[in-house]
Amino acid sequence: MILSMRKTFFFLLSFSLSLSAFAQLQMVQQSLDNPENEPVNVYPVPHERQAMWMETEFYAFYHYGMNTFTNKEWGYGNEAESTYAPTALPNPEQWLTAAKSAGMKGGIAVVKHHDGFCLWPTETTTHCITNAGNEYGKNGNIPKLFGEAAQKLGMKYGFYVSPWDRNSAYYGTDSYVRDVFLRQCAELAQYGSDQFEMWFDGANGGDGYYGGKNTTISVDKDIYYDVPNLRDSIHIVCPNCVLWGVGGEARWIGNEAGWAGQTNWCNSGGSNQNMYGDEDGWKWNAGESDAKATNQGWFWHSGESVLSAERLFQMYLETVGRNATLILNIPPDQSGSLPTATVNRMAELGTMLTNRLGTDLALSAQITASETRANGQTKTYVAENMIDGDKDTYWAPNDGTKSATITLTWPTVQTIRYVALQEYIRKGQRVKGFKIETSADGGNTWTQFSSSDVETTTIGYKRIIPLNGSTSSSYGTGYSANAVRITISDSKDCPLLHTVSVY
Ligand code: FUL
Repeated sequence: MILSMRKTFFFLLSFSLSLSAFAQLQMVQQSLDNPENEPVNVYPVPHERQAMWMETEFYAFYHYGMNTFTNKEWGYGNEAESTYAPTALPNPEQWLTAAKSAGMKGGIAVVKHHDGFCLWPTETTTHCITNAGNEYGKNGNIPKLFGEAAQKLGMKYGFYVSPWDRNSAYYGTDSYVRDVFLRQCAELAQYGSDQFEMWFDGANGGDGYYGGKNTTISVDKDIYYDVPNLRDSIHIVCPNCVLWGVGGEARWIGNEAGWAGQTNWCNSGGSNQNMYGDEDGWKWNAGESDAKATNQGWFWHSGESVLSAERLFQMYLETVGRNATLILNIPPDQSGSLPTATVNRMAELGTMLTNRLGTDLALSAQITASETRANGQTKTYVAENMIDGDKDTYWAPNDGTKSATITLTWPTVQTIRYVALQEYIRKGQRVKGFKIETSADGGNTWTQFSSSDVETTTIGYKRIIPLNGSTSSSYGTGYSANAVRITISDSKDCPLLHTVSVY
């Protein structure tokens, strides 16, 4: 109301003014409407829950359940409940402690896989831990123990619940969706309103037990699971929970090998999806990379081994370092805990990440930018915002400026190996091209880091560039420099960076 009165006021006033005075009035009106002088959004932009989800960056996946005891990856759905019989009480606190030691910020526990066996006492089926083969199984309510452990350890948590249910006699009917699947999701939402992600796998339909029918059932996953209803219902209880996959709020990165495209947009909706996103996509749908830390399946199998810390570090660079989140699978064994080798490897990975990416040299640099937009009433857009450790502040040039340089200098020569850049994605993913140069003489002569192996196109939430061009042998001896220059060569509108880090 007040706004429209104000608009009318300006409109009437403008009749009695010259054109140039009118233009000035418009400027005043614009700054009243935008007191913080904020840059315009470049759409699509993420919902706040999607932005918070990207900040989780690196988290664990725990495939554990009936398959752990049958040596399978996809149970048929006819397994006797008594087969699920852990040799000790499952220990999600141990699972999450190991993830934390690796530098992960959370975890997702599989609580129902395609075999339909539920790792919590549910009213929707008898195929659940209530009928497990021993007391450890019956008493190990996984979502409850997992949620409590995550809260205790200060980690984010969520659950994987398979929409496809090879056990249910109702699968393929409306009743399955209404009385089984949606109710299971509602039950799980009750295990913590602060869940950050629910994982809805895309595998859907096919052969199965289906209550003894032993048949094949096909569904159209985009229609059958009543996703809009599912999404709205979950968000009422868990407002910050991103619904992955079938839920449509985050996308599968398209491989299970732990890598994203170097050019990777958070947008989708057009032709180019999965590893790369779609520059012109209409919808915010950032990528999550699901990968195994072990050399066999998603579930634990006897004789498996854990990948080397060096290989896992490479995965980290090729996912978190390429604008995707990494969900790394570490499967608990039949004791309901992670094997010692996994626990040790996670600690080793954590140490490696701290040693290589834990000390940010940018924090002690002097930083300047070729252009800075004017301050708002309380907000500034100065270059220092990129090294203040605050994810809510950012550097910005003027609207319409699509290229700019940012320079960091140090009084003494540093040994550097990586440059990490982060856009302020709440206003859209914008940068389309950039280059990185180093100087060992304070900026008199510059050496461009070779881009023959590395595409320096998009940034997004985070991009980590190994200066030797290799993600598989990226540590090396490093480069001596007392200045780094980042040149943004193209952007959808003015580029907005909230962090520049140098390691
Ligand atoms: C796939 C499933 O079919 C696998 O069993 C596993 O859960 C993986 C993470 O997603 O689509």
